[in-house]
Amino acid sequence: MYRPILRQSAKQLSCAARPAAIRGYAAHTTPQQFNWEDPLNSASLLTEEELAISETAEAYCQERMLPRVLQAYRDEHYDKKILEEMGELGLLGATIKGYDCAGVSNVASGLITKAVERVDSGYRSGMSVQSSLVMGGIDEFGTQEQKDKFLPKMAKGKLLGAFGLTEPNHGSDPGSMETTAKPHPTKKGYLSLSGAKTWITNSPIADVLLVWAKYHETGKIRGFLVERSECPPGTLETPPIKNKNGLRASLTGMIQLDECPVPAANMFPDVEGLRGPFTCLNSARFGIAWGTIGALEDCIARTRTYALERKQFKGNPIAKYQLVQKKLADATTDAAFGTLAAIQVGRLKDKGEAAPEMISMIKRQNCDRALFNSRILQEVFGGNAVSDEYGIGRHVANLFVTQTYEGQSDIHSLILGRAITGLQAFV
Ligand code: TGC
Ligand code: FAD
Repeated sequence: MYRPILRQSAKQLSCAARPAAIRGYAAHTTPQQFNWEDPLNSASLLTEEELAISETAEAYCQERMLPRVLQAYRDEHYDKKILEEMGELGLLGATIKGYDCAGVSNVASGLITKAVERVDSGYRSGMSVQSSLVMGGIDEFGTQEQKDKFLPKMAKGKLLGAFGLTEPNHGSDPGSMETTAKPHPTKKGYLSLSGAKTWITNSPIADVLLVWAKYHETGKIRGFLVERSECPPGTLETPPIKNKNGLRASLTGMIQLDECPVPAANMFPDVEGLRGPFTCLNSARFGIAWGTIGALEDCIARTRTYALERKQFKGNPIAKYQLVQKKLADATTDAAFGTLAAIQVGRLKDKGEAAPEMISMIKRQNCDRALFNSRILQEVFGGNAVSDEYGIGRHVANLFVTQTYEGQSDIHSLILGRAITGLQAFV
């Protein structure tokens, strides 16, 4: 249902607002010609539908998101209308089939993510939680009733989600979580959830919170859909975490549960243990691998423009100096390699052939290279790097967070090391 809308809206939005990367695809008349915006011609690996979806997403993000991000970042404000707008375009839960979702390929979904993060990682964060972590979890593990109840409204951005795994004392090691689900002492057919989650994207505004807790009967981790509107006063609090020095255009908070009654029907029926949250994370980590390359590409484009305009020593543009050119060459190479790797893993994911370690590899690599290169490119702006008007400092601060959440980079190194050697690192 949404496929035509995705294409149609691409045409409706003006070409002038399309980012240079997309214009570059159309300008490809001679394949041999080098295009700094797509150096390895990754566009040639995409289907027509994926290109159309990418155009729709890029046009929306550049026209509607970009103009509000600077003020939102300064004010530490997240405009939740963004998710409704994305819902209207069919960009939420885009890989899910049915339930008013677009049912597109993983590569198409990656391209959407890249377009959003080209503007800001915080906006991508809000979308990732909605699409991959909560809608993805319900689609994969929910009952038919849960899917029918939540997915269509979430696809429209009318119902907002949050994903509660991390706890104050257990971040990299969620298997040791302390949040529990026990039979409710007075309400028949209900469980009582108690515990605290922290650093939770969207939690202060979420309508439905997917909380992972240890189930009394087995001591194993299970997933629970906590509906804010159904929680009696004092049983659910979601205070925001303010004064962040990164990801300021995204809302982050805690989830505090104090004997919160949750219907047993809101528990995921079958999945037990960390396989539940990590399956959701596989999709979200895959999205971050794409998104961070979008942020890096924006840093490259901004730096190139600045270096061509800024003149030092006998009126030369600083882009003429080889040290500046090397910074751009390094960053552009990493962005191009990162895109190709993400496409390959996306194609394997579509066929059900992507191992979680492949996703760890591209999440770690693309986050690390985006952070490293953006920090280096920031130097090209000299003193102006310190002004938020130039945008690059915002990406650098955001990219530190992307390297930290959904498994900090060193944790993904250990996941890879374990897979390479066969030796358990987390004991
Ligand atoms: P381990 O023994 O490795 O595994 C336990 C069980 O889980 C299964 N599993 C997976 N299943 C599917 N996909 C994966 N990627 C999986 N990884 C593990 C595994 O097969 C096993 O299943 P079973 O059936 O045998 O029980 O568990 P461990 O405790 O040794 O895990 C260690 C480690 C490091 C791998 C893990 O804890 C880890 O990845 N830590 C990082 C934590 C993390 O990523 N947190 C993310 C929080 S959510 C978030 O950050 C959202 S930010 C959103 C935004 O704003 O964008
Ligand atoms: P720790 O686990 O304390 O790690 C600290 C350092 O120690 C890291 O460098 C880590 O690599 C290192 N370390 C830990 N163990 C080992 C080891 N065995 N070997 C070597 N090094 C090790 N979580 C959610 O559940 N939902 C969300 O929506 C969400 N959104 C977030 C939004 C933001 C803005 C941020 C900052 C975080 C968010 N998180 C969320 C939490 C995030 O996933 C965690 O911060 C992350 O998993 C790291 O956990 P931690 O902060 O407890 O760090």
